[in-house]
Amino acid sequence: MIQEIGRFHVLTDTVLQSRFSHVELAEMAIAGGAHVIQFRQKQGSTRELTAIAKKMKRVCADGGAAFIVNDRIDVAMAARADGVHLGQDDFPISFARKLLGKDTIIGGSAATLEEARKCLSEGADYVGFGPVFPTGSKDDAGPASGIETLKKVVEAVPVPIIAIGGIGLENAPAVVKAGAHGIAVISAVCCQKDPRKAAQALRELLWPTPPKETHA
Ligand code: TZP
Ligand code: MG
Repeated sequence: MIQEIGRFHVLTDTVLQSRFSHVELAEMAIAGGAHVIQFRQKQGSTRELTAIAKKMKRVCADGGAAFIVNDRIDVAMAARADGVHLGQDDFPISFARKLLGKDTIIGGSAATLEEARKCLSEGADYVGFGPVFPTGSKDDAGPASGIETLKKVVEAVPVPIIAIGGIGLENAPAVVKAGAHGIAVISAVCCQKDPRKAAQALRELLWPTPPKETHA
């Protein structure tokens, strides 16, 4: 992996909301300061997904954000994405590594410490851990792990841990304090009235950009 994993991940979603496309959400999230955009769409033809992913890759490259595709290694490869994010039942991480090489980011999903360890042993560059808090954004999400389990995962699994699930302005600082490298959100950005402003508020709260040095 050549690049460091960004801290602020926004997963684009056009099912929970339909006002904005994946591409528009990516643009707004990046304008608000997202470091990583993850294209997450469970429905649609492979051609349709590939076409969207290619546009998103361009938007991310122009905006300086990393572009990651959820679930679909084929779509990630076709769009020359920076990475792919694989769940426990998706394409195996170790096999994805063989196909994609070391320079592509591979993230794994984990809901328990055991799953997080499995992602690590298979060679994931980062682990998306959650749901940390209750969420209505994932149909098959298990029970929320809570902050204490997140801390245990951070201590036991030596790759960046990206916390996910029910994260918003009110609880995001606790997640970072627990040692998570970063956060991943859907509704806290995509389902807000103004996704750009929502992203900006999270980014400024957690990782404000230092003011530029001025030289007299
Ligand atoms: N994986 C675990 S929880 C979740 C995913 C994809 C949904 C996160 O959505 P939200 O709206 O940020 O809770
Ligand atoms: Mg998946």
